[in-house]
Amino acid sequence: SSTDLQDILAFTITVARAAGDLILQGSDAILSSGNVDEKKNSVDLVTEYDVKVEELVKGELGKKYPTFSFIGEESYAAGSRPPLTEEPTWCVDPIDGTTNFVHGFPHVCVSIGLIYNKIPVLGVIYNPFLEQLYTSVKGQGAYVKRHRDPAPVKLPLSKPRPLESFSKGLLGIEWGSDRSAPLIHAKGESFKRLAGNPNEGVERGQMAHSLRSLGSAALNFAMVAQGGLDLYWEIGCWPWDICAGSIIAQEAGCLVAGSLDSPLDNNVSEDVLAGRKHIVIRAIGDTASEKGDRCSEEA
Ligand code: LIP
Repeated sequence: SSTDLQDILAFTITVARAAGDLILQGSDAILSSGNVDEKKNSVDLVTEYDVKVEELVKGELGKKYPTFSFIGEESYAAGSRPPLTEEPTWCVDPIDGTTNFVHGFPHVCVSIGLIYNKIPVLGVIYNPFLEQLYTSVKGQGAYVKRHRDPAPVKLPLSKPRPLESFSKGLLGIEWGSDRSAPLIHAKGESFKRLAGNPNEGVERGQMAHSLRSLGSAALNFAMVAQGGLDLYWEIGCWPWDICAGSIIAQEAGCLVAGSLDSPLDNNVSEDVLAGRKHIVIRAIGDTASEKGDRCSEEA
């Protein structure tokens, strides 16, 4: 019930804050030791703190809710891959933005989502460096609490900008860790098209104001929910990258499209889009009818 979810949210926030403290400690340790490991290639990074933070989060959530399942980035990497059922299931990225974490770039968060009946129902994203706490429970809106806020503030923070398309928008795009030539070529072409080039005949007013790569999928969703980004697009997310963010963005009135089945079966997604409804529909473009079926409901 919604009361249960509010209780779960309160507890999840305390766990996210404890995880945030450990991330801050870990940042000091990693920046001085430089102990970083590589996963599938030299840009896919992991540290001992990714594992430590996940152990903390998994341990605390497991003590309080022993019957809930758990899907987490590091547990998954270590071979713990429970099938998704109708039962409550946590979906956790202990450090989203690991590349930022090892470089000391302060866009780093813990992302904790809860899935019930195969649908994300609760999300908490906490960036301890900038003290930004994003929260949402299905059907009850999305909120941010920053250090200057005495109480959580409802999202979005700004009135949605009256954009008709990408022009004049601020768009979140990511580089990801798959740097294979075809993918980078395709992304590069899209980046060029979105950013425009006046020397190649793009008319004034048709270009996006700019492109941003925050380096954390969860914080891109949070920024779309807040209204700071008009669109977030990425190819190659995992369920833990998008679970909490997708409910926060939807509850802030955004549309999330493209990969919602991903959190449900542990597969990496082909692409994910989040933003104001008409901008997402515009982004989907010619394939709207095909992908429209896969769009989430608008909150
Ligand atoms: C990362 C994302 C980032 C994305 C990478 C990766 P990690 O998660 O949040 O935005 O581009 O593909 O998934 O590895 O820092 O938890």
